[in-house]
Amino acid sequence: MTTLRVILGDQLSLDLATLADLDAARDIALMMEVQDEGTYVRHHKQKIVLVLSAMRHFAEQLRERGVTVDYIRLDDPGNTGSFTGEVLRAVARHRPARIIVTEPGEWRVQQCIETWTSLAGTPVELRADDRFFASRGRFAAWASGRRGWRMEHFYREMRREQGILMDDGEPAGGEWNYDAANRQPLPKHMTAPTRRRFVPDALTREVMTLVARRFPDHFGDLEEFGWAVTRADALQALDDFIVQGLPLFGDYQDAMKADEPFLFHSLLSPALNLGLLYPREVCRAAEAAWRAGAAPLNAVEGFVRQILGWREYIRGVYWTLMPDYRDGNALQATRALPTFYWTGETAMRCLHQVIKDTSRHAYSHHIQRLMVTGNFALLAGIAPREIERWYLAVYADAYEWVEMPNTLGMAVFADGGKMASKPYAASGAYIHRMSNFCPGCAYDVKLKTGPRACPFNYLYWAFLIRQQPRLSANPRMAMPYRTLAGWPRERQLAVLAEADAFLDTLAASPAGDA
Ligand code: FAD
Ligand code: DLZ
Ligand code: SF4
Repeated sequence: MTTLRVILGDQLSLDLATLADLDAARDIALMMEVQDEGTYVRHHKQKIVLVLSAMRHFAEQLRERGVTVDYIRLDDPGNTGSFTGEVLRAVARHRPARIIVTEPGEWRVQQCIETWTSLAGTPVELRADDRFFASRGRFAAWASGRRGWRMEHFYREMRREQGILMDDGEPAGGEWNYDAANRQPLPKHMTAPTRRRFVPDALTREVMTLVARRFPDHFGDLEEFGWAVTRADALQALDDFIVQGLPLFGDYQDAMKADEPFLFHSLLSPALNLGLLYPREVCRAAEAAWRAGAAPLNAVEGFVRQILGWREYIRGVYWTLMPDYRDGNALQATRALPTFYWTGETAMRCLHQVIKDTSRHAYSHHIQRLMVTGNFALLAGIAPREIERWYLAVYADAYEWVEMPNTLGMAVFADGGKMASKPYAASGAYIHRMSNFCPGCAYDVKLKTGPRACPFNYLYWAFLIRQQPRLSANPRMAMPYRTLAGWPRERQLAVLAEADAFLDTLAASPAGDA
């Protein structure tokens, strides 16, 4: 009896639950390139190349292991363009007794999988995705009955449970968290190491041509594509990070520098999210570097916290709160996304730099996402769904399960504080402290008002004034609201007027641009 084993584009792992009990003599692995997945947002061209090239390489790897792969290419005649359409065609071809698939990353895909049994007349077995440390149920059990879902509490449980960076039941080095050492700006003359990038092979180049032809109007440049598309390359990228990036990862995790988008970050999220690397092996490699004396504990703990803590926690939030989560708009933000998010054409140098790098590499590091593009969206009151669709479109690592809570929960506080205890709102002073963007900007970060004043400054105060009824009772916002209390009403009105005048000059991108 044939089993049809469906492998989705971000399930490129030989240890995938779908493949666990595969009978190579009878079973068929189905992989599908479909137009719908390329267009549900207008993904960065590099992201589509990455997914399709990695899928094609993975199919080759499966075939070398004797697996029969039914691989549907985007240009194949008869391709229906959707997962469901292709599963139905595959069922007609192979007449399987059952279909097996691992939990998808995205809620909308799970909705579509749930229709397959009745549409295909074939039972579907949905298997847990055990590449993550915590199952969906494990997170839900942790979250149940808690009022606040603080990542730090979840992370400590994960550390204990997984025995990562633990010595005799205690956190390695005696502390759970070394973040206090981790927020330094980059010293003026420090340069970032050259990072391992991968020259596209013939297969990737073929996909680049396909994507340029099929998705010409999508955001982003293809020229500098350098992402790992195989597990072997991803393992090299991991080694490169452990040697070049990890030792200073902690110190300069929040730092930003013009024309240096990568700094000491790992650049591993695209490979992790596709399944080319396992989170376990990445955390273990970092821990081993510390135990061997090759990287300090503040760096290694900080890095492990991102993966064992944040990545797992974010996934848990997504699956526990969807589908209602996507509609959150706690701050009632309604402004359309400004066009410059797509073009990078703005006199604000920080935003210009981050958006141009996003176009070149389909990448920004966390603080660029949170405190530049995210902070601006928060202060400007951009509608959560618009900025959320933008993040989903522009990064090589973007999948809704990880992008949506980061955007709605962390960047624009649309969930009203389910994840963050306060909005990550900051004036230009933060960007000035953590980057070298401000010298050379058309605006002056030291000025609070007037035509040359940094827009982040008056937008920050205008945000606080506007959101006073919703935020002033938050004890973590007490300090700025105390300052504001000392401002005469006329000063508050002048700041509001200046912010509105600036926002009114921004051209909005047409609705549905993502
Ligand atoms: P590093 O800084 O080297 O971190 C190591 C790893 O930790 C990352 O590879 C990633 O797997 C994990 N990680 C770090 N921070 C987070 C986080 N906040 N949530 C989940 N995992 C984390 N990450 C995505 O993978 N996909 C997204 O679509 C995505 N969208 C984001 C949107 C916004 C608005 C924000 C603020 C953050 C988003 N992140 C997303 C989280 C984070 O910015 C990226 O994971 C990180 O920048 C990837 O680069 P890196 O691999 O060099 O990460
Ligand atoms: C992102 C993406 C793209 C662009 N194309 C495909 C595809 O053609 N086939 C496929 O299986 N997966 C693709 N993906 C990744 C899927 O969107 C991803 O597997 C789901 O979001 C998981 O829920
Ligand atoms: Fe950004 Fe303001 Fe600095 Fe210009 S002055 S780079 S707008 S923070």
